[in-house]
Formats: sequence, C-alpha cells, structure tokens
Amino acid sequence: MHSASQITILILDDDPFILKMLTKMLANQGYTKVSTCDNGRDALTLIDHPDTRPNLIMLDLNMPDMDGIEFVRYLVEHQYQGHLVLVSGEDERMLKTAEKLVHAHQIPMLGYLHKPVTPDKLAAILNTWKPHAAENQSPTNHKLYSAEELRTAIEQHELVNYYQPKVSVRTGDVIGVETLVRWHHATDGLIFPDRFIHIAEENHLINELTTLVLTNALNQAKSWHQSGLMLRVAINVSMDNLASLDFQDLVVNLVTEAGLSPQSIVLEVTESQVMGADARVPLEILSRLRLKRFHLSIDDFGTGHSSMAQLRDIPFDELKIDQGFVHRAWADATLRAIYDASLSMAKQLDMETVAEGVEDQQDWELLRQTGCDLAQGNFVSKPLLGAEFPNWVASWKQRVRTELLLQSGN
Ligand code: G
Ligand code: G
Ligand code: MN
Repeated sequence: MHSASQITILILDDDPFILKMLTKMLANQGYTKVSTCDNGRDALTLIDHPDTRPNLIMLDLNMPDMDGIEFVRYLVEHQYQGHLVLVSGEDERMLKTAEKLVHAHQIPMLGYLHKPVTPDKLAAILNTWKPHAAENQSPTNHKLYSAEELRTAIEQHELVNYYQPKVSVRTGDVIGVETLVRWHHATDGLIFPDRFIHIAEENHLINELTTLVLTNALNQAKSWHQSGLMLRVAINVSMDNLASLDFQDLVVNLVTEAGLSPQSIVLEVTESQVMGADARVPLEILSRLRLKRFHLSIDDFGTGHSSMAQLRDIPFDELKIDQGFVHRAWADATLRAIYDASLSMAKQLDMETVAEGVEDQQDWELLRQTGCDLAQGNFVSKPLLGAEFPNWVASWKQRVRTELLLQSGN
C-alpha cells in the first residue's frame, strides 16, 4: 500500500462547499498535498507546471464553463499522466459512459464516487491507488513500426501464432482454437497485433501476413489432428484480405495442400472499416468460401461495423459476441440486454454462438444459464503456444470433471 503523503491530489468542482468538504475528508485520512480549483482552465494551468502537477484528479462532471467530459479531452492534450476519480451526482449510466470515455483516452481511472461522498467510499477508492507505470515509462514503449520493419518480420517469420481455446459450455469439450498472431521482436519483446495489423493493412502487407498466419496454423492443425486432437482452427481475416478475388484461391490452395478439410477451418471476419462502395468482391469471396464449406464467423459482434447489415448479407455460421458485452453481463442490466439480444438473434438465424472474454466463474455461469454454445476467454485459458496445447487440454479435462462438474461428450 502507498502512504497518503505520497499523493498529490487536485479536486476540481464548481461547488465551493464540495471543495471544502472533500479537502477536509482527505485531510482526516492523511492526504495533505491537496489543491482545489473551481474551473477547468485554472486546473490545466496547475497540471502544466511540474511543481503543481497532481498524481490524482478528483473531477466533477457537471460544471458551468468547461464540463468534466471536455476537461478529460484537454487532459489528453496536456499529456496528463496521473489517475482520475470521477465525483458526480449524475446517474449510474452517465457515470459509466464517462468512465468509458476516460478509458478510451487511456487515462487510468480508479473509479467513480456518487455524491454525496462518504469517508468510507473515499478511503476505499484511494486505497486502490498505485503509482502509474506510464508516469515513468520510456517513450520507446510506444514505438511505431515502419512498413519495412514489418515486411522483414514477415519474411523472417518473426510472427508467431498463439492459440486460444473455444470450448463447449455444455460439455466442456475443446471444440477449436482462435489463432492470434504476435510479433516476437528481437529487441522489443512480444508485440501484440493492435500495434501492427493496421500497419499491414495500410501498406499492402496484409495478404503476406495472413498467408504466414494461415500456413503456420494449418501446420499446427495437422500436427494436432495426427495426435488425435481434432480441433477446428479459426484465423482472423481482415476486410482488406477480401479486397481481391485471389484471396479465395490462396485459402483454398493452402488448405488443400495441407490435406485438411474446409469444415475444420473458421474464418473470423470483422469489418474494421466500412465496406467500400463496392461490396461485391468481399461478398463473392465469402460466399464462395462458404460454398466450399469453410466456416464463416462474424467477429466482435455488436461493435463498429460488425453489425446487422453484415448478418443480413453474409451467410455466417458462427457469431462471436464481443467481450465488451460478455464480461460482467450478469451484473449489468445494459450489458445483459445486449448479450441476450445477440444470443437470441444468432439462435433464430441458426448460428453457433461464441462468447468472448469469459473471465470468471460468474461469466461462465451466465453462459450456462443462457445456453450459449461456446466460451472463449481467460477463464478457460489465455492464448497459448501450439506446443503448450496438449498439456493444457489434459489439465482442462481434469478441471471439467472435478471443478466445473460437466459431463464431457468424449
Ligand atoms: O490477441 P489480441 O490478442 O490482442 O488480438 C487483438 C486483435 O488482433 C483481435 O481483434 C484480433 O482479431 C486481431 N488479430 C489477431 N491475429 C490476427 C491476424 O492474424 N490477422 C488479423 N487481421 N487480425 C488479427
Ligand atoms: O479477434 P478478437 O477481437 O476477438 O480477439 C480477441 C482478443 O481478446 C485478443 O486480444 C485476446 O488476447 C483477448 N482476450 C482473450 N480472452 C480474454 C479475456 O478473458 N479477457 C480479455 N479482456 N481479453 C481477452
Ligand atoms: Mn477474432
């Protein structure tokens, strides 16, 4: 735990009574380095100066000139590196929306406090404070990679597949895996796809990348099949892969050469950008792959453009409910409504359902109660290297029998 004297706190609220009351409450709990502002402009001046820059800001949402939401945007522009606590009289949904926005701006947030603030709640939230890594992070951690570096990485096979299991919620059987690519960078370590997929898409490298991922995944699938693990293997396909008709030949040829059947391959499609004015090419590729009995999956359902128009136009076999609507849907009425609606729509369309981001036992129980077909997430397993898989399967089978108490189908 930290000591209260370590933290420099700034309270921003237009109500002088709140400023006085919070300052007093904080002092009673040993927080003495506290300053106050009744408007955003003055607060930004304090933040800009190294001597007065706080580690923690307690922010009111509803203020007359610059409101809290606008203030958060300025915090980003002023490169604020500390934490935030929202303090507001607004309702739960409004506070949650504001919290999402703060997360989207990548400002670490300890949580929110409803007004009137009680000393207990205040103490509980401040106790979770830890110095934020970004406050002393080196800028190389945010390094951007060039197209040339990525091209070399693909050529040198520095991209490595990880595999995350998809299991049957009813029986616990391991049905398949999703392939998730990572870059094993010689000097920077393990790099996640959110830092390089877009570079591949923007620089005409996405077909090379997907070819490498698919080739490695097919080799892995073959070796699993030979050892009796009949896993269905999913790969992620970018909309940019679907821009040219060559892609379907590429996939068909690689799968045929590997001696695998299309039924054992799943293509997960997200529409990361709006389908261009001419949707004929992607539609043709997906329809033809489906005719050859490849499984098509709509990924991240409910976000961005992975939406109902796609469901209407493309013959998907599987619907993946985005993790943002799965984790804690049992505790949150809004998430639950979206989760239920997605599940029900998939069932009416005769699609298999996969819930992503299943993180704990309560998430798992919700899937069981609602009849979701497959689960994927850290509760089952984090993404694994191919070589780790057989051992994981053995330990999972054990867990299915002794802890989850399911009747396995095999
Ligand atoms: O694994 P996480 O592992 O961080 O993956 C983040 C995102 O990257 C996911 O949305 C996933 O769909 C995407 N992704 C992972 N591997 C690939 C890939 O081989 N191709 C494409 N286009 N996206 C991928
Ligand atoms: O392709 P897609 O966007 O569905 O990729 C799944 C992403 O979710 C990957 O980045 C993967 O590492 C991540 N992931 C997998 N399981 C969990 C989980 O239980 N919780 C969270 N937060 N992320 C997960
Ligand atoms: Mn996916």
